[in-house]
Amino acid sequence: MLAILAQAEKTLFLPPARSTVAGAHDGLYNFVLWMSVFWLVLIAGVMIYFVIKYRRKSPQDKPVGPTHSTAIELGWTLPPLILVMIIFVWGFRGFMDMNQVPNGAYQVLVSASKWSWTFTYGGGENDSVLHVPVDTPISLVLNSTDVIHSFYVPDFRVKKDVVPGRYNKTWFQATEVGEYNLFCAEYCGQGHSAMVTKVIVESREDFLAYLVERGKWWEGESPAEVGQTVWVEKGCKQCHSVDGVDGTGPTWKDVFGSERKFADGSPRVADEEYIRESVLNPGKNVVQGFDNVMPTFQGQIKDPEITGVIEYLKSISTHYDGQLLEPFPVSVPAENSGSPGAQE
Ligand code: HEC
Ligand SMILES: [Cu+2]
Repeated sequence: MLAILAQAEKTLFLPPARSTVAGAHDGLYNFVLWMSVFWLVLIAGVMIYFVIKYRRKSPQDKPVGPTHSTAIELGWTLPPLILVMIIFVWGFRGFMDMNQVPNGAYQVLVSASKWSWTFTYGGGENDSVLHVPVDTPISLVLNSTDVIHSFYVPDFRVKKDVVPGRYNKTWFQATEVGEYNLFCAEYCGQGHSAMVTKVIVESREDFLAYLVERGKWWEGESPAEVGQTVWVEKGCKQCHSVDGVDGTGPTWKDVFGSERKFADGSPRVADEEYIRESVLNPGKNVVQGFDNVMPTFQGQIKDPEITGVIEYLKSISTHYDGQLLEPFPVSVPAENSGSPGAQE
């Protein structure tokens, strides 16, 4: 019967199992669940039966029967002890399997910050969605840039806290190609419920192709488009709107080229270098009226991405009337192509 439970695809509360440890996890889970149901029904049933059968029928009724029975006492002590020991050994083995990263696992760095995830691979590629090859042990090294988050993929039965100032580790091996939900499972502030992303499990070939393409994902897009993608994918959107309404952070509309005022009262015009500093070292100049809550993106954003953000900010600012970085047009429009001597 236990073998059947261990094979269960689905539990009452969790989605189908899609990692190597999920089957054992569910087996134990089902064992504890059904064991509890069994004892609950049995004990409550016997109690109700006794309450009715041995109720006091007249004031003269006195308790009868033995006041002590060693056999019964052993009976309610030993079987539970054995059950608890089974649960302990089973649980401990599962715990060890879930926590001991197998040798040779492929490592991915996971960085959590309010309110997005960044996954970094060996070649420096990074993404807000986790891609992994199927049937391959993946080791995760997790850290947080701000508060406690928690990495949770229900289909894999993997959950690990992500704590600022320390590295936690976990691992999994996905058993089926597909797309799975990845949640933050630790309340981490206003945007917590939006801190959701995907795990894409794909074939080895697809994963390698993904890495090659991801290394320079911004190629072929204009920098302003790159900036818009960064705004969504790196979670800037959770705090910065582009429609003029302030959120946790100032809106990005009309920032570029405007004069910013800081908490200490000093002013500065928002130029390229200011934007770069704001992304890499947000605590340096805190905009007046806002809290110093922006996480640093140092090490998580590449120069072409910062350039993208700068160009995107220019594209949505009325204080900027210059040109945007655009691909050089292959054919220059005729009316602009005149040389000084060509005027008639
Ligand atoms: C958790 C919320 C949060 C996230 C996420 C966030 N920011 Fe911020 N950001 C702020 C706050 C608050 C401020 C104002 C205080 C300060 O200057 O540090 C700010 C300020 C800025 C400024 C200066 C704006 C101004 O009005 O002068 C820039 C530029 C900026 N952020 C860029 C980014 C980029 C790019 C990202 C994503 C890669 C991002 N931020 C993600 C909260 C956030
Ligand atoms: Cu979180």
